[in-house]
Amino acid sequence: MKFIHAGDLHLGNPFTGLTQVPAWLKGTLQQATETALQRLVDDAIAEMVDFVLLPGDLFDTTTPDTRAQLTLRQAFETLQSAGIPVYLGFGNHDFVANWQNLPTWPENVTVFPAETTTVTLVTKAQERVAITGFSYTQRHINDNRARLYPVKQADVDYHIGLYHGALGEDGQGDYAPFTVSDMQVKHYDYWALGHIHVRQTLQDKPFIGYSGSIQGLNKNESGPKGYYLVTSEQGELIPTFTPVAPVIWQTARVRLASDAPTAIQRIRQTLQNDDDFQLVELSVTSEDSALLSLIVNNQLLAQLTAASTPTDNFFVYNIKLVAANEEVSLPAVDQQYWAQTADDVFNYDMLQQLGLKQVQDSAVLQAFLTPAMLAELKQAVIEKLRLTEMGVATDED
Ligand SMILES: [Mn+2]
Repeated sequence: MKFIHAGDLHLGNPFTGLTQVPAWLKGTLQQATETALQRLVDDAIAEMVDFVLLPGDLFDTTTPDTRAQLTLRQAFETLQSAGIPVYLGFGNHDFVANWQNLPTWPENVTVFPAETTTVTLVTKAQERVAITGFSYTQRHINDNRARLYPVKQADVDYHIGLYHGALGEDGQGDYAPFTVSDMQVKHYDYWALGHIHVRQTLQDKPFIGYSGSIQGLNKNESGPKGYYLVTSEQGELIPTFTPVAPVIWQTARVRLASDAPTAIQRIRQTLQNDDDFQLVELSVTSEDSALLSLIVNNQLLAQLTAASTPTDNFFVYNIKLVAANEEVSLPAVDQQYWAQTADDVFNYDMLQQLGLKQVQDSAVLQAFLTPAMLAELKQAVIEKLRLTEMGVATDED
């Protein structure tokens, strides 16, 4: 027996955390989740899998646009023409508030209802398989739903649990909180989990775990992303990670010691690769004061973006300055004094010094003053002080 376990497709997701994307890259990013799904469908047919399991968050929202719906429908139709059934439950992102509003899917698709439900199928090799699952009908489920799952049926070869949720105590989480032991006592052969976007194994054998999102949606979902191809080996169901994400969030480090044109050439050579497209956050180490100044003022990033071309298979969305020794020390500033006055430092004057002087509208400026932004600014100030210590001029004018 062979099947696919793919959590969190998030069709229709707009990539977040990218501010300056060149026009040539927009299409690639917009299509990334769709491309990942198409690759999964191609693989399913090439591998002649017995079925596909989708444990929730197929759509990014509960009101997916026509394009996202059409993408999923076409994927299901392609699988149907290859004789591959699909079993799915909706999650917290695409919960079903009104079942009448759901598109009609091809006949090969089984949608688990709100109630915990078990279906059975017979594979090409005549193995009997039971699959138990449910769908979200609201954004949050505070109850433990795993406890409602039946124990393994006596009349099947394999019993699989489809579950969208997160570990937690009953009544204390928003995503059908469960414990591993709640699942262990059911004696299933495999638990296909959805919700957590990073691959995570809660138990090796029998497998209980998350396959993660099939396409990284932001910088926190870095590295190759894909699905689990699960095969039966001597009665056990063994998952194998299979990458399909066409766009990979990545971090890279580079040491630079030259003028900007040479540095840009060096960065571009370093990041050129034969793999899938990479969105890169670049950590730079440098002792060159002119170059450091360009980085702090975001000019190197602007020049790098300008040098990017549609044939590139990478894009640098951020450049971070990293001290050569990893530690950012502040020899000129007393640490205690810094801690006491840090909050006072974040005023409009400091924001202006940090390059926000173009922002005249106070409402826009207020929008920047989020805790995350302040933390970032604090880091920028530390860098600025360090550079001042090194004798680097950071002001543009
Ligand atoms: Mn999700």
